[in-house]
Amino acid sequence: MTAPATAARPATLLTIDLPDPVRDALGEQLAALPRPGHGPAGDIDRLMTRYLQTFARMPASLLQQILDFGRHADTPGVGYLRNAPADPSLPPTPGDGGPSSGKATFVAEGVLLGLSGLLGEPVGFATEKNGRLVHDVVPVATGATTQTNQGSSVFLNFHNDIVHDASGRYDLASPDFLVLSCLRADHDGVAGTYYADARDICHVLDAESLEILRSPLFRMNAPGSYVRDVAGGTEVYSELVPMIGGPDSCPEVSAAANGIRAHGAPARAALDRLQQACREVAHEVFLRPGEALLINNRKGLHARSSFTARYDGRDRWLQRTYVRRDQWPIRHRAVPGSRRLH
Ligand SMILES: O=C(O)CCC(=O)C(=O)O
Ligand SMILES: [Fe+2]
Repeated sequence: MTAPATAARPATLLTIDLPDPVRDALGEQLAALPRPGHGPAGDIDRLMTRYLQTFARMPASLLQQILDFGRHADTPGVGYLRNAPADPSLPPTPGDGGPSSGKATFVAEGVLLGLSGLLGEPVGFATEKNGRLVHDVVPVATGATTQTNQGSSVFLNFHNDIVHDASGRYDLASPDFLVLSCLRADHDGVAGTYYADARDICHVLDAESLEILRSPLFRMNAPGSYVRDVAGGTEVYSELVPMIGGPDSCPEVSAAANGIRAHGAPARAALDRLQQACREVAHEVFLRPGEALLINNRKGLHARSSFTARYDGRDRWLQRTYVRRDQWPIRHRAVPGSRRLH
């Protein structure tokens, strides 16, 4: 028998639709839980334990799909979860990058943190959203054209969320996963989130570009929040790093949103080719309330389309966590007195 010319490649998008009874049971239990981080009952480690109890009651087949997504190298890089419970009412979309105020129930926070807890541990970074565990991803007028989560009127290029580190490697401390959960869609419903899996990217790249992208010819600029809030607007570049690493069967990819310096013309061309390859292979999702994206921040790159923000309290509103499976490798940067802040 002749072997097939191309081996079957793994699916890189996982879709999970919660059945209505599962949604309703989750919603009922989460509605009884307090605001994370507020008062003794909101103690985050206790609350993460309560979320785990709540989510563990889901049907085993559903639960295992999410656990496998988090724990295995060969599973998809992005998970699209639909029909999650939502809060019965919402205050205005927060301005200025959050946090929100006036939220009466914390179902959305429970969905976000409960899913995060199935993948690892939500962590905060002092330089991102003031170290909060629950990030509000909302359009901000002063950041409308920036390559950050505050942007709206420009395409946010394919990137992963990296973290400035004194070691000069910005992939070291970066989250393993992001969870994005939608509370409110944009006015026109056109804001798309994209995910390009490195396995699919490598499949469409030409051999020469791939070899260049696997070579340490690139410097990543630190995230916009770090450059803006810590470095006084000065760009802070990483050491020379490759953009793609690891075995062909499960490559890791990293790309700064806030600018990459490529060393030499061939590397600059390969960088363009990488963005083009991402556009060719990306999964596209238009997040709606009650929907969440589980994003593996090492297996692939994500992006966001442009959309129109009105700054009227009804703009697009996502909540986001940064999740680490293991905090041990980044313990050197833990903020004293905190177990989850780096
Ligand atoms: O707004 C989105 O859909 C994604 C934004 C993003 O890249 C992020 O929050 O890390
Ligand atoms: Fe991002």
